[in-house]
Amino acid sequence: MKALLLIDIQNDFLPGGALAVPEGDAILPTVNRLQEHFDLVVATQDWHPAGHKSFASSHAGKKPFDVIELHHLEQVLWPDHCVQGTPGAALAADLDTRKVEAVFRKGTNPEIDSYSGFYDNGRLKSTGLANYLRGRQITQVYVAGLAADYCVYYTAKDALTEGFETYYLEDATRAISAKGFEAAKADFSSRGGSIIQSSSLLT
Ligand code: VGL
Ligand code: ZN
Repeated sequence: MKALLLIDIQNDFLPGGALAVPEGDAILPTVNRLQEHFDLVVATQDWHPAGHKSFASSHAGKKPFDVIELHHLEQVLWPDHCVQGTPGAALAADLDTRKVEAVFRKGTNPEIDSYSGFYDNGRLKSTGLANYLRGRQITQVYVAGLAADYCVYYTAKDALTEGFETYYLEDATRAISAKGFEAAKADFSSRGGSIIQSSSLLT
C-alpha cells in the first residue's frame, strides 16, 4: 500500500507567509492531483507554541537564520511561524484536504524543533506516524510539501530509517535554499531513497 505524506503545506510557508518558501504555492495543483493515486493521504502541520525556542525572537540579540546550539543540537533560528491557532499555521486554503485522513502535528514542545513528521530533532518523542502507517499496511511512502530542504527532507530520511520504501517527489516540493535542496537530494539518494517526478504517477 502506498501513502502520500503532505508535509507542512501551511500559509506561513507560502508566499506572503512568515517563513515563505520561494514558489511554495506552485506545488498546490500537483499535490492536489497526486492524491487520488494513493491508498492513504496524511498531512503534517508545524504547530509551535508562542515563544518556541526555534524562533529568533526567543533569543536576545539573535536574528532569523542565525545558527545556535540548543540542547546540544545545531539550531537554525527562524522567524516566528506556524504559531498554534494562528492563520499562518492553518493548512493552505487551496490544499484539497478531502482525502487527508489524519494530520500529525509537530513542533509542539517549546524546547525542541521538529522537522520530521516522525520524530523531533532530538528523537526524544515519536509522533506515532510510523506505527499509524504500518497499521494501515503501508510499505511505500511518497513525500511532498514544504520545505524540501528541511521538513520534507527530514521526514523522507526518517521514512527510510523506519523501513519504508521512500520516494521524494521532486516537483511537488520547493526549498528554502537551492544549495540545501541539492544537498538534501544527494544525501537522501545515498541513503537508498528514490527521487521521482509526479508525472511518473499521474499517467
Ligand atoms: C520548517 C523550518 C522551521 C519546514 C518548519 O516545514 O520545512 N522549516 N519549521
Ligand atoms: Zn517550524
